[in-house]
Amino acid sequence: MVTKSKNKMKKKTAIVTGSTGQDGSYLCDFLLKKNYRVIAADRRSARGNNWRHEYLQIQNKVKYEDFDLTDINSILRLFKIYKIDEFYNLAAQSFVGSSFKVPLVTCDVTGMSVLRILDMIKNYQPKTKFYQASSSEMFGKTSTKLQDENTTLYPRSPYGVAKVFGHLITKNYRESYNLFACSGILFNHESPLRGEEFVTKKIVENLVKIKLNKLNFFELGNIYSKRDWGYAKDYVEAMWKMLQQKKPNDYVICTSKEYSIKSFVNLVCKKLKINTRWTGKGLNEKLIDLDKGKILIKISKKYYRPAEVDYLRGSYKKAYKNLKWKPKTNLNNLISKMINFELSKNSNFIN
Ligand code: NDP
Ligand code: GDR
Repeated sequence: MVTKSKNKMKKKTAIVTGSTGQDGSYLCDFLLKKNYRVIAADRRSARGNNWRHEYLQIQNKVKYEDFDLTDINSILRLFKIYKIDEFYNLAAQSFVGSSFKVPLVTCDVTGMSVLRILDMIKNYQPKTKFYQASSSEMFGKTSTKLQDENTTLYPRSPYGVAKVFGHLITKNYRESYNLFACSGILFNHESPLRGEEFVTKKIVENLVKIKLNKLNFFELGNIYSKRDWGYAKDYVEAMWKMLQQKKPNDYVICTSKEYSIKSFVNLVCKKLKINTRWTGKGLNEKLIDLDKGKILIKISKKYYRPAEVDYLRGSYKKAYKNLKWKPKTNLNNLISKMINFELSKNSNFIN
């Protein structure tokens, strides 16, 4: 009994904003396994659709708190209720495409809110360790072959610009007020729990439906941009490791391998044993099913962005040196996990 209460006292408290999203869900699960008391700070609306927490079976293990990044009082409330050891800020308007359509909301939620939280930490609990979800989108129009912590920031979307603000204000509060504040500059990371608006999930979900004869075709935008894709579950461990260091710092987290969207499609087709070929150019480019003579993918202007990030490939040298972190899952295995998840939603699949 004494040991039990001692253990209870030792539990660290972590706040996770954006807890219902892809990364938030994996991070909550990870922290629970590390014996943290996990406070899932989310918008009440998200709870109606809590499928990721249910999938990971953590919905009864975290403590939910009503929260909105745009509501300063909801942030203050957390600092009044809890003694917070670690604060992970993962919430954001995170879809680059939408940020062109709702730029003001994106800049407020994704950018300004970081300052709202940092100011609370400075004023109320300056010992709280803070993690900010920075992004490779901040590099934007880059001309370097590999991007690292010192690469020039040249964002190409309101989302990217908002993330630059969040990133730099985190650094500024660290330097000005001696806060333990870190930014993880994470390159794209995917998983079965990825939101369906993001390109990898969209491709896997739709190609599986095609394989099962539940869909005829779908549309994509620019298939020539290149991304450095990792596995979200590997990446949340890096977030935690950053906050366990002696000194706060910023780290790039990535795989150092880049693929185009078109190559990603080809890899998924290969795994699903769909025999395909690309034909045509520009908006007339198409993916054809050679066995059935059908069009599977068309290109549509609708999915193009006003400005694109053409190429991203990171270097995780610093994370490897200081955090002993490196990616564990390659793209091939990641795609298998995503395909298997989609197939398991369709138990009638026969291979
Ligand atoms: P998701 O889009 O899956 O999750 C975003 C979360 O933020 C959701 O839980 C959403 O809640 C919440 N949210 C949005 N607006 C608000 C608000 N006003 N108040 C409170 N919560 C809000 O993102 P990911 O899990 O993929 O990414 C996590 C973080 O990492 C984000 O900040 C993203 O920008 C960043 N990032 C992601 C990368 C990736 O490849 N996944 C790479 C680099 C950075 P709701 O369900 O209510 O909308
Ligand atoms: P990204 O991811 O913008 O890199 O941001 P997304 O998967 O949305 O796009 C990747 C690339 O694919 C091209 N693309 C399409 N994208 C989508 N969503 N839908 C399409 O139909 C489509 N066709 C082509 C895009 O133009 C782009 O070049 C993600 C988010 O998780 C951010 O929050 C995070 O910060 C960055 O990754 C790193």
